This record gives sequence, structure tokens and C-alpha cells, in this order.
Amino acid sequence: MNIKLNQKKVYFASDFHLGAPNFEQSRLREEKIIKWLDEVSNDAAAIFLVGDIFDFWFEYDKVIPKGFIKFIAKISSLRDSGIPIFFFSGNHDLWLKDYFTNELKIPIYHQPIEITIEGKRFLIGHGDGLGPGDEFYKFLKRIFTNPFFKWLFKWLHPDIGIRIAHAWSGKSRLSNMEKQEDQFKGEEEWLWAYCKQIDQSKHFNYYVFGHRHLPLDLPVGKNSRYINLGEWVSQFTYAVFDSEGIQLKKFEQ
Ligand SMILES: [Mn+2]
Repeated sequence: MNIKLNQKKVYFASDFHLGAPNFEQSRLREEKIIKWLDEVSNDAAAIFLVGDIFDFWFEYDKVIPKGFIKFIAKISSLRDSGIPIFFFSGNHDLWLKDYFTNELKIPIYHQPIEITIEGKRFLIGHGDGLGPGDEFYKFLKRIFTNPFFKWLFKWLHPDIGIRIAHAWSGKSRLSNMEKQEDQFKGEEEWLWAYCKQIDQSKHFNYYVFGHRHLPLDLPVGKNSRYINLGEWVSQFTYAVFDSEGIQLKKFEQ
């Protein structure tokens, strides 16, 4: 895939966690995200939404979760105005299926993708389950993506299933806070390690991931960078790529 800038810019953001921790706070964040989308749509050649956009999402055969309708309407109208939108699933919304693709013509990516933007090579993905370690998460992901487990979950009434999912997500947030995941771990940043490992066999100019909830801009090899997009619960960070290169920014209203 190849994107040309044509004097425009490409925008990246991830980890909106819409729906968390409660309706009121999520609604405020949703309004902020919509303002950001309005602003970037003025010169966007493409917008990448790089996973954990929803704190929980599940597509039943005939039902989708309530909420986020303003956000969904906004990305739909941007798509209709001709801006390509690349929507990635994250570990919180890994059950995105074909609803957005069918309704909005917005593709969903469940794996990192390789893409060329204005001659630069990008590897873009949410980032969960990549690199060394994190065996417990990798084990959980195998369960959560198991067809039998998904089939079982589907038959729980959505009011019960979604309630369980929100309780689970809140619990994992607390345990992440206890593990002080908001601090830079140096050489133990496993997504950084993953980028360095990939770079030995296949070169990319930019590695763009979410998931870590910590905005990072780090060198990989001689002329590559690893960008982590941060999150939108408290930091409101995003990356912008133009003819000058890539830059992490904070959205201020
Ligand atoms: Mn996340």
C-alpha cells in the first residue's frame, strides 16, 4: 500500500478507551477526540486509529454495544469526505469484526501492516502480544480469540456480557497502575526490543505502535524510529507525519 502526501499530513492516534472509566468521563473524551478529528481533517491525507479505540467492543450477530455514536458518525463523515481511515483493533476491542467495514467502508486491521507513505516505510500496529515476554497476556489472547470462547460469550445476554467485560477491563487497569506501567523501562521496553529485532532483517523508517500508553520517540538502528502514540485518557498525544518527518504532539483545545 502506498500513500502520497500531496502537501498534506498523515495522523496517528491510539488508545482512546472510549467507554472507560464511566459514561460521563468517556463522553468528555469523545468530544475532545471529535474536536481533534475536525482539526486534523483540514489537512489529513490519511488517519490511522491504532487500537484500543473502544475500552470494550463486541459484535453480536444482530447487536453492537451502545454508545460512541458521535465518534462513529464523525469517522464515517470523514471517510465519506474522502479521507482514508485505517482502524486497528487493540487488545480491548479485539472483537471488532466487519461492522465498520460494511457500514462505513472503514477497514479493520487485526495485525500490524506495512505501508509506504511518501517513500518512507512504516510498520504500524497496536502492539499487543509482540516482542519478548508477556506470556500471561499471550495466553489470555489465545483464549479470547478462541472461536469456542467467542461462541460462548455471544450467547450471554449483552447486558451481562458487557458488564463482565467492563469489570475485567477496570481490574486490568488497576493492576497496570500497581505495576507502574507509566514509567519508561529503558532496554526493557519490549516493543522497542521488538522494533530492533525486526530492523535486523527488514528495514522500516518508522515503527508506530500504541498499547504502551506512554508517548515515546526512540531510535531504532541507524535511521529508524519507534514511535509510541501514548493514550487519550490523560495525555491526548498523537503523531503527525509530513514532508519534514514524524512528530509526537499533544492535542490542546
Ligand atoms: Mn490500551
